[in-house]
Amino acid sequence: MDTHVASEIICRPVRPTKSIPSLTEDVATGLFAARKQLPAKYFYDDRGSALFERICAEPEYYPTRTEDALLERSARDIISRVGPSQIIEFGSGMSRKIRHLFDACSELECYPTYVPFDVCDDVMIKSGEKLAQNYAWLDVAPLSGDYTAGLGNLPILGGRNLLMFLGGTIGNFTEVQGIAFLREIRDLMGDTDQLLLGADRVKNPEVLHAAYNDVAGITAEFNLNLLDVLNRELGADFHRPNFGHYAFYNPDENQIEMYLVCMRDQEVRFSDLERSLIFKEGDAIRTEISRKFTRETLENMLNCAGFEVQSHYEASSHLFSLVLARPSELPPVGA
Ligand code: SAH
Ligand code: AVI
Repeated sequence: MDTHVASEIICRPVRPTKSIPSLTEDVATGLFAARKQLPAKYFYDDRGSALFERICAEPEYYPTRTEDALLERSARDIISRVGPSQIIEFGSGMSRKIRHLFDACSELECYPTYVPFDVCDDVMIKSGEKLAQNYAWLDVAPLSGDYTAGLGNLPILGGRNLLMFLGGTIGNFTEVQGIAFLREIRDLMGDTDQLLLGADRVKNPEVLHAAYNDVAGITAEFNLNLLDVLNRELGADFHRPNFGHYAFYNPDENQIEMYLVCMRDQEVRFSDLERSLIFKEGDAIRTEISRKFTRETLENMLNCAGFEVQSHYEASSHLFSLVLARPSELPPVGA
């Protein structure tokens, strides 16, 4: 592989095209409510992103390894089908798995620009520098922002765009949110653009349970880090030892649900909001859902969002799916 001196990686902010709640508003509606919940995006400050990376290396957390192996096997096929001039990746994190696509690009002499798009600048800068060192031809142009704030200002180019959403992060949306997000992506796409979507599969609940309850306690630390985010960003005084990590698989909903459960009564002061909240022993904050799909529910979701599946790559274990899809006619409303 060629190497060259890394040029400076600069993250450009994406101007939102719709208004979304601020952290203060999400806390006001999500925590000061009977059923307490917060959006999972708040996990990803610098420390949360680093903890997610550690989760990916834990033996119980199979999704990253499985998707990585699938990408390695299918990279040549994907690049030769799409021939991308630009790759935009939503929620790119450390951009590790995409290396298989870049290796295939090098072999096939296809040289796309890479546009990672994430809320965490720190991971995009670190990973962008490494990628630029490893692939001399690669132009890395990160976008910084919240992908739920509208995609209308993304730099979709006239060539062939490959849009990617990996890791199973689509499962962190509800069904309605997931279809709406995929439709937004579809609305950006031209006829020759394609979407590569990674999604986690329904499987033995014990395997799922273990993945979100690793013995080393990294997922618990990742979950509890959210309290540090609230303490720092809103001047709150959550006492971490009063809260515990609780994650389980809900087979009725086909989803992992992750909670922070209060184990001792605590009054939490949010000094920036000039408000306090009483937590009773047993009160819980839902911090994440992680939906799991069958082959059928995954393809149905894509069809509802106006995509036609081109290739469905799956591990023989059926642990995880990667789907390459292109825009199709949108189904009639209500279909
Ligand atoms: N795609 C990577 C990382 C998955 S972790 C992988 O497969 O390993 C989820 C990533 O999405 C994190 O990097 C997080 O910072 C980012 N993310 C979560 N919510 C986001 C949002 N609303 N807007 C932009 N990025 C978001
Ligand atoms: C990013 N996302 C797909 C991860 C998941 O598995 O839902 C986040 C995560 N939460 C706990 N462990 C990993």
